[in-house]
Amino acid sequence: MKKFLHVQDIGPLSSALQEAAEIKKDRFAHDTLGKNKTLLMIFFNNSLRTRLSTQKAAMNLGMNVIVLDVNAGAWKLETERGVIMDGDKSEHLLEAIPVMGSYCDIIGIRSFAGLTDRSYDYEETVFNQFVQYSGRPVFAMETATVHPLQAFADLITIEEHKTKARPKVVLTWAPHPKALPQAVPNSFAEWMNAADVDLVITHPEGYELDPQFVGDARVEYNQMKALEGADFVYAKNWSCPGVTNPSDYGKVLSKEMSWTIDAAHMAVTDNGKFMHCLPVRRGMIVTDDVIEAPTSLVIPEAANREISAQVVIKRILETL
Ligand code: AN0
Ligand code: CP
Repeated sequence: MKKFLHVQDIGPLSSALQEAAEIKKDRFAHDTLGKNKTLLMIFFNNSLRTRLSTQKAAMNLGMNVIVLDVNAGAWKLETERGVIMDGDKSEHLLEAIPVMGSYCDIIGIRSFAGLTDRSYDYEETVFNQFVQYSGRPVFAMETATVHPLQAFADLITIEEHKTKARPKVVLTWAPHPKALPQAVPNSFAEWMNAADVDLVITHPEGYELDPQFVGDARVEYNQMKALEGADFVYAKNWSCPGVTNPSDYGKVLSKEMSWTIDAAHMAVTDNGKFMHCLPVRRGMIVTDDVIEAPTSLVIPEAANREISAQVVIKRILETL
């Protein structure tokens, strides 16, 4: 695997899930596979889970790990071509990328959407520059439009907790004070479409996700109706994807607090399990009682980030 961005990059999900289960049983079974190999994790944005779980996964495989926080100590990077660099940016990404590639064997990259230029974000400009110029396999640790390590961990979690062959999974928008990317709901929808689940997506009008991610999912604008009989409730805020109205791209169109997941929402589900990728804002996305209930999966879900990362890094190591 030379790049990891979309669900197709990992191949058949059944074998990826089987590998995840094996790694979970013995996460040190391949602890020499990464000997003398270096993972470089590059963060343009904050992280708790991705940073810790991905580093841990690489260490389980015997790798060396370097972490670079671009905005904390590195030179400010210019990303556009053809500009006269007379401002505060000291270095161009097009030099920085091959330099970084020269110090490592695999690159993980976190670079969120700017949420101002839809084409720049949805063409995955930054990620693709790393693929093109680093000379290394590159995997997404949340890029402009996708967060596949999260979606893979979510799928592992659903596999572990499902009580029906084909569970009903509801992806629901919930309110948040700031504009957030669409990467998490995009990847969640993409991976659930590829898995054997009944996927329903619910959000206020104007928050339609890009059709390439919605796939075959049912979109239901009435949140309570969508949640009826749900086995899994996957809450997430996202800003306007700009599908119906491109000029609204990246905007907060609603802070409707009736969409916050509380006990009344969970009551219409089929003893539904609550999921969220974290970090989560209590009182906005979900109430304390729902996230603290035994039916909340947020902690095992986060723990599975180590497993999803380990499957991905292992597969990349095997093709070096
Ligand atoms: C980010 C997002 O919504 O994409 C990261 C989630 C994993 N969340 C925040 O910035 C709060
Ligand atoms: N879920 C997730 O990716 O969390 P971090 O932003 O803390 O890495």
